[in-house]
Amino acid sequence: MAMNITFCCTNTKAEPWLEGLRAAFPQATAGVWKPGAPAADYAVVWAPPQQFLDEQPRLKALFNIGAGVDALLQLKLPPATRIVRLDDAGMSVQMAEYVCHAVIRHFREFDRYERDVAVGKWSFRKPHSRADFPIGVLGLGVLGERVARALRAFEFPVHGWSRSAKTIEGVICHSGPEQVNSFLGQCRVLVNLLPLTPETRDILNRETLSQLQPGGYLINVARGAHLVDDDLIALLDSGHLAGALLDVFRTEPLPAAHPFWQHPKIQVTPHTSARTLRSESIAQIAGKIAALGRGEPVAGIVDPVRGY
Ligand code: NDP
Ligand code: OXD
Repeated sequence: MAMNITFCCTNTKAEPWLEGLRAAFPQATAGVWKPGAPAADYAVVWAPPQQFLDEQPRLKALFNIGAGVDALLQLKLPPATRIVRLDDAGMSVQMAEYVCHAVIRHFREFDRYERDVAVGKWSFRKPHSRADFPIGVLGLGVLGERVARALRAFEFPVHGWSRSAKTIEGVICHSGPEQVNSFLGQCRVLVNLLPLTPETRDILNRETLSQLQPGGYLINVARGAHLVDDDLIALLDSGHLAGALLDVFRTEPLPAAHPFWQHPKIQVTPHTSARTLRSESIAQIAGKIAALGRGEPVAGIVDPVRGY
């Protein structure tokens, strides 16, 4: 019987994805899921409803068209189904661009130059020393490692923190809960690239962010629920933190009345630091479906117990 691929992605135009999947598997049936649809072999999903999972108990694999699986793991999943995340697929270079741009903008004070230039002022600022701008990357996975390496290319001192111990050339690696405080204390800029799990929820709070060096700067590109919003505002208002760039929020879109919009030390972007790229993602998913069909292992399998 022909392979059946079902597509169930909220807020995503289905047809270009289906065209790509049909081109990769001309013998397969690929269609948008509807309640009551026949059981499929593989699913391509983003934020599916529980009904979808309840009605698709025989999936061989569920492909999430993002790197983060926190929302998916809130649902009751078919126990035998492998969950496969996007494994880079063009995201890590975007994340490296976004974070390096943010760090350099802050380090070189381009925001202040923009304000001066807007009023016709020709001014110079004394260059900062890179040694005074150690950067910490929380999470050294697919995206965090790429970001840490990219920051090293600009010769910043870079620290990283992960669950298991790592070795990354030029990056001072820390691991486990016992090393988190010494890691934070050695950083001035903090970049969050952790997955959202019960262990990491609310990890960016008054206690942790207070440990950053004075004049600290936060870049949150992972999930809004990592950050305790009021604690960030308190530390910015007290002057301990100099600023923050936030791409992700507890509620998205960020509600119009949220204080982050207007805070003078906060810049927001609309969850855009690393977008899912359709053709790269289809190629990756198609390659993995083919590999699974041959009985071969694939990268990016999620461990539901670990939560990422
Ligand atoms: P990975 O799963 O590849 O990496 C996660 C990293 O976090 C690993 O290094 C892991 O450690 C570490 N980690 C997990 N739990 C803990 C913990 N309790 N303590 C210490 N370290 C921990 O994820 P990605 O790099 O691909 O993505 C990270 C997150 O970025 C995603 O989960 C998603 O939420 C977010 N994201 C945001 C996007 C955006 O546009 N804003 C786009 C894409 C992703 P170890 O290596 O030891 O396992
Ligand atoms: C993702 C995201 O997890 O877009 O891929 O946030």
